[in-house]
Amino acid sequence: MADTFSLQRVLETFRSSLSEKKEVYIKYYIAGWQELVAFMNSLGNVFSFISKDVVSKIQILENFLSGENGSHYVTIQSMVKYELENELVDLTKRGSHPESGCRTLLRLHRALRWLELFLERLRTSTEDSKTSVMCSDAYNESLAQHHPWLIRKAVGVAFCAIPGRDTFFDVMHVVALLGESLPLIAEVYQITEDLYAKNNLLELP
Ligand code: 1PW
Repeated sequence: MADTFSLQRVLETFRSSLSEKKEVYIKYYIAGWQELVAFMNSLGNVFSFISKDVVSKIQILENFLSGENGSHYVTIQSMVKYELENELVDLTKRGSHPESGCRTLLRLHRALRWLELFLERLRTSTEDSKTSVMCSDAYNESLAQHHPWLIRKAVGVAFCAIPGRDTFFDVMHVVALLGESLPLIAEVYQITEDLYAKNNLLELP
């Protein structure tokens, strides 16, 4: 089970991802996801297929960031502008740019909403609430709508194996951190959501 510091680091990296102008630095956004992956891995093997997909998405974005056009990938805002202006995004069906930065980040963005909803449920839960139920309720309300049946099934199985609420609270001391993390994660999420909505990118294939 992950320790308190990893949730602390998630909080810190997402905090670093916001610039003064409220742009989102991709470097820290993916660093935040790396922390979440470490956390998922500590929950056991059943989460490895979930974390594998996240890891490969992080890798795609890292490659853009360290590649020759890396300067365009500093923030989500600059990435969206650059990829759209240079027609590097498959807008309606998969074609010559199946792994654009925009569509890759959109997958992580949708997953971030799931995390936000789950943490919010955890924060407001009572002693007899079940983490597996909170997890799947949050999932059904968000990410599930974008997943085919087979993935939904597999994700459901993983959720059954999630540690109980007591473990979350006792081992991670999340209560205090949750109040701080949530508005921050929600803000990063909302900025990305508005940007994608403005550019009609929310349904990228
Ligand atoms: C306990 C804290 C963990 C928070 C992380 C939550 C991450 C949930 C990601 C679910 C991934 C399920 C398996 C992968 C499915 C992909 O098909 C899907 N990827 C995502 C991130 O939704 C869509 O990507 P694709 O197939 O369009 O490249």
